[in-house]
Amino acid sequence: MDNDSIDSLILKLHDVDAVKFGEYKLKSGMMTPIYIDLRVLVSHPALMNQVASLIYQRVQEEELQFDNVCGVPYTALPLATIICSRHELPMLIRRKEAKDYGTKRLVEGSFREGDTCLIIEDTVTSGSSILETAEVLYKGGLKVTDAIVLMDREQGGVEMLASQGIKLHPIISMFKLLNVLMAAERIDAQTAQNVRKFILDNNTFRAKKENGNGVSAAKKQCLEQKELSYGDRAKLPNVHPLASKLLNIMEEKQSNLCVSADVTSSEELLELADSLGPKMCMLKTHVDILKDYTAAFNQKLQALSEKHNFLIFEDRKFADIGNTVKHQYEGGLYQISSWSHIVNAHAVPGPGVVKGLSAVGKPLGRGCLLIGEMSSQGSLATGEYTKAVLKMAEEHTDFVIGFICGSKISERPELIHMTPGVQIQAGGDVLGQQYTTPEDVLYNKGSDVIIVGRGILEAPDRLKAAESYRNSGWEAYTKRLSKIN
Ligand code: S5P
Repeated sequence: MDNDSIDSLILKLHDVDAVKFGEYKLKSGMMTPIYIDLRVLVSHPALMNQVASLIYQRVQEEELQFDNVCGVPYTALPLATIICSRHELPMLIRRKEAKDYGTKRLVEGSFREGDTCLIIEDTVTSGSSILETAEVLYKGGLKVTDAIVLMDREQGGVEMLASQGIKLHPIISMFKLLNVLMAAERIDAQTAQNVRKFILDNNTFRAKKENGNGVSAAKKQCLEQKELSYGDRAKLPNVHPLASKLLNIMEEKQSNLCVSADVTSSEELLELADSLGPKMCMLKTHVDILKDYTAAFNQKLQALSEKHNFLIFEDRKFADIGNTVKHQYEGGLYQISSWSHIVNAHAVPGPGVVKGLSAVGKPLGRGCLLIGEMSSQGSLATGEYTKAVLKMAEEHTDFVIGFICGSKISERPELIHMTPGVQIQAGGDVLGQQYTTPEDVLYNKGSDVIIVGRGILEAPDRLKAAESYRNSGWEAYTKRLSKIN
């Protein structure tokens, strides 16, 4: 589905007041800073047609198989009608109340027992309206495997329905909506931030699970708007598997240290990886500065990453069109995708760079960091640019697992922030590198991982230096957790 048509739809929905900001009460009684009211759509036929087309496009993209279509009453009913009429699909109508005369049917229309019915809905918060409709359809002998929703408030509906065997396919997500409205200057950053916080703090699925099963300490923290530990973040429902792996390593090894192994000999690099392996969660390479690279080298590196349980991050900083980066990532001398768990990219070329890398890396379970800010003096990656990077990352969380940045730029706990330019002593080098301390990065700036190169490489005892960075990094992080919690 193309991004431009979604962006333009979001702006039109805002134009007709289908998206409102303020203080509103939801059906559940909960107060919300954003209200989505798609009932107004019926007064805007062109918009109605556009929405119906996008829903149908999604049906095709997902190659959904079904025998009938049912819109959740009432708002999605006319949408289902347009789609079914246009594409000649058999429709069913779910009655809200059974008639007290005649057939007493709850589902109107003809179907056979065992038919599969696709559900269409306008907005999802918890998913309960879709489930209610599905239950009526089940009683009639129908199956429900998929549902399409125009607007997902990202408050647990996808997870709740998945737990009931229904796959929900959202067209617009809340985070996407906020990003588009902010980029178009319809709302300011503060409003977007308030809504994001509200959404993250009010996940109905998490809340329900906890009430039912007894509240785990981690989930309780989340509900109470407290910061999560690395280990708790690793368990979040939306976390990328590779991010989850890294967060678990960090928790297990009590290390948020990434060693930047900027050396020019393979042997020295392998020696570093073996000796510092137990201290770090990740090893960062610049494979193109090695004077003696061989395929055997990276096999040895992979073996060390398994031996010491750290991830490999090739700091390649891809920055070309999608088609080129695809080749650069997969092929050439280094075949980076075959051995590096994580790579990074500049957002300058636009989303194509992520799509190109993702085409290669996603099937391999790899992840990517977008460069939101740089540590070097005079860096142009600031302000609006950084915001655009954030938006790009939040729209590609199936492959992007976090950022290279100076401080925390995203409120989403499943994304990981990694900061280079770290030494025990703040300062810099003659070529514009600027250093700040582990305490500043982790405690004040809210980043998650410190990337340290020369602070360790130039120390008289590298192992001792790595241990000291690991210690100060972990101390600053635990201090931050206890400050917030
Ligand atoms: O903004 C950045 C981004 C990166 S990835 N600033 C950086 O310094 N880096 C990398 O981090 C840089 O390429 C180098 O490999 C490492 C910092 O090394 P140090 O020796 O200055 O700690």
